Amino acid sequence: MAAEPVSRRPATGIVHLGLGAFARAFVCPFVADAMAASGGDWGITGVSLRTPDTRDALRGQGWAYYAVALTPDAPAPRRVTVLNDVLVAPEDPGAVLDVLCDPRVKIVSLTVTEKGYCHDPATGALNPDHPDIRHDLTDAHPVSAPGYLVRALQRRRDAGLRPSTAMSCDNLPGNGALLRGVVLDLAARIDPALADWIAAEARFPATMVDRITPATTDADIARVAHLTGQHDPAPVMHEPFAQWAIEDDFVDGARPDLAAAGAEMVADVTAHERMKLRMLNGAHSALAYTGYLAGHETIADAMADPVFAAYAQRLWSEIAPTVTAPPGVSLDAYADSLRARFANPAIRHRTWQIAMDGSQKLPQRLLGPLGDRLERDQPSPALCHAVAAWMRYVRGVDERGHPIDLRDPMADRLKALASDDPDATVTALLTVRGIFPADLAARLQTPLIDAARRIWRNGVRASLDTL
Ligand code: CS2
Repeated sequence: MAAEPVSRRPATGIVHLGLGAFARAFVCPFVADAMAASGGDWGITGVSLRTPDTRDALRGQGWAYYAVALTPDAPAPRRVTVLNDVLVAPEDPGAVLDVLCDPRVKIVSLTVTEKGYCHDPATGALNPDHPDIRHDLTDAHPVSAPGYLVRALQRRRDAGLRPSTAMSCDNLPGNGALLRGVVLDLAARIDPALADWIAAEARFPATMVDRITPATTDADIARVAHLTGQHDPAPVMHEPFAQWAIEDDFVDGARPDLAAAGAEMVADVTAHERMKLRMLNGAHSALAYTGYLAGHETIADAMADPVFAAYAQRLWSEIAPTVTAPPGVSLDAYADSLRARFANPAIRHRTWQIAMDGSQKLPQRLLGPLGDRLERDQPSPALCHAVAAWMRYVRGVDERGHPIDLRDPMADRLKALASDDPDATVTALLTVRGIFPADLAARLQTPLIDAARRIWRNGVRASLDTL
């Protein structure tokens, strides 16, 4: 794609940590639309916390790229020009801290995935033994997202600047409070007075983000070249749907006019967030483990299989009673819309991609609703099959005996606990306290062993067929 000068673009008002496909398919277009509607200096400097790939791909084209909405018949490419720069944190942490401390930067937004918060998934609290946190406690050049936030806030305080707003856009329960908690905990270990200042002055709005964005493939790059006549080595592919609910709580009220771009600015996002995490992400994870084991490459492939389409329905009927619909939303209609979105054949969202990092995702997606139902003595075979399928998945071998490329920060430990004995596997995995609190583990033992025996004996698909 041809380069163009970035000098005429609005100045950077947002630094985004974790510039993956989702951020470029969601946060960036929303902010671009907000500026198109209402102006403001809300250009974005993106920060990759790990690899240089995105920076290297976008540099030659002035940080512009295509975002393509995938409808079944007419893909719609859009050129996004909101990025002013992309930094690669491990190459130069000082440069990242410098931009975070620029007085014109008002917001630090994050899509660093669940594991980027360095927290304990079962409790949401900072994990002080996390290697990145141990590093960031003593080294002023951080490696973790919480480390960057704390060190930048420290420098802003010392320079007499206002703090920036830290806005989590990851699929975590109470993502604002969770981020605030890990930042305050880390700050208190470095300088208690800093933690007090952050607690009093900084803001951590919660958000619910939603747009299905599969990883870009080589075939997508070729397709975008065909559609646009331009070679873009790093386009992003996404569904047409997007929903962003944001708790309207920013430092000094400084933010782009995101409502003008279609975001819902609300006083409390809890209802939106719980509905989305449990109904969308919960069903996604359930279909990812079961579907992968049954040989379905994508969510759309699974939804085209009547056994899995019926399973999704069962899941939603178990999950819906554990969530409260946001005002004006019908949970039945929401489930109907999820069915259509999951079935969209233009979206090739791999079950393997969604299956990643299950240890970080299970608590809020599947164990939350399961725990609520167990408390009310409501049987939950569909949810139990999802968790048992995850236990089968982490064995690292699929039902045809092929190895699974298991990606999870706990992969080695989980693999070592799983075996060809369903009872022993369930018992061993339920001892992982970072995922299963003791009381929940005790209540899950019997129903999970039941589901696991069926899956180990009959295979996933046959087990779901007779649920
Ligand atoms: C998915 C999400 O990969 C996953 O875990 O469940 O990325 C999902 O596609 C998005 O949250 C949809 O908004």
